[in-house]
Amino acid sequence: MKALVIIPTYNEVENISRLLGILLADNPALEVLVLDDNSPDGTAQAVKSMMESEARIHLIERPRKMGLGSAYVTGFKYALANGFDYIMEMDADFSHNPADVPRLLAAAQTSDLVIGSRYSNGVNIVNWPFKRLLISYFASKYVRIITSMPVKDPTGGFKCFNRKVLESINLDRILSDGYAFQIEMNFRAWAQGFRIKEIPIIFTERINGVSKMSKHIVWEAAWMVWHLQFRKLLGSLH
Ligand SMILES: Nc1nc2c(ncn2[C@@H]2O[C@H](COP(=O)(O)OP(=O)(O)OP(=O)(O)O)[C@@H](O)[C@H]2O)c(=O)[nH]1
Ligand SMILES: [Mg+2]
Repeated sequence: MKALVIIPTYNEVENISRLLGILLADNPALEVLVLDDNSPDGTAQAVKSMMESEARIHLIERPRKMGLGSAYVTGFKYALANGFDYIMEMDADFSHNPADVPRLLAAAQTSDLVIGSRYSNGVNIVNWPFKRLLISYFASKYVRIITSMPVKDPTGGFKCFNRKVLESINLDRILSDGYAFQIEMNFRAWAQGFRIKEIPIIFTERINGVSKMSKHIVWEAAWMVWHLQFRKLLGSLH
């Protein structure tokens, strides 16, 4: 069973080498794909130098910063074309604990989509300003009310797809980018009847590097849930 962790990067030179080192040392069969958008800080260079002695690291470079959603779509296509059975999403900034990867993979043996959830067991977020926590928490409730999708953390970005989920989604139709991208992928999987499981994780705010969060990303998610829900009701979600 082949498993791939996809890690999109933009200016993560302070994190990426250490993260790859831990992931590969702790998981002997795991492979990783870094998707770098021409980071000015030399993230891709750091990855390339590790690739000289490690065949389990793969790298796709794009010419400019093009957003998280399209980075994942590119990574998903790579994973399907290269025969991976389990495909994971993960941030480069250590907000997602690499020690949780085996738990996600284990849960993926019996579920089609596993979501590392910040809200399945109270609120498990370390070092977020209170305002950001409130926005994220109520955004999750909002998504649930509009879509009735039974997911407590619909915007989380630490997850594992069985390849059959990605095969069944028309990846060229995914339009959203930031938080909305995570919601859209979950929604499409759920609308097709795939089994979704949330497992509790602790999310820790980045210590190194710079955030790429923006207001635009929150608004995109706010209207996308209506869009998805209407398309589902009209039977035009494909
Ligand atoms: N390839 C690519 N990666 C991106 C892009 N934007 C963000 N990323 C990466 O996606 C992951 C999540 O982005 P973050 O900046 O950590 O977003 P966030 O967690 O909402 O914000 P922070 O709280 O500041 O960490 C990180 O690994 C980023 O390097 C992009 O446009 N292209
Ligand atoms: Mg982050």
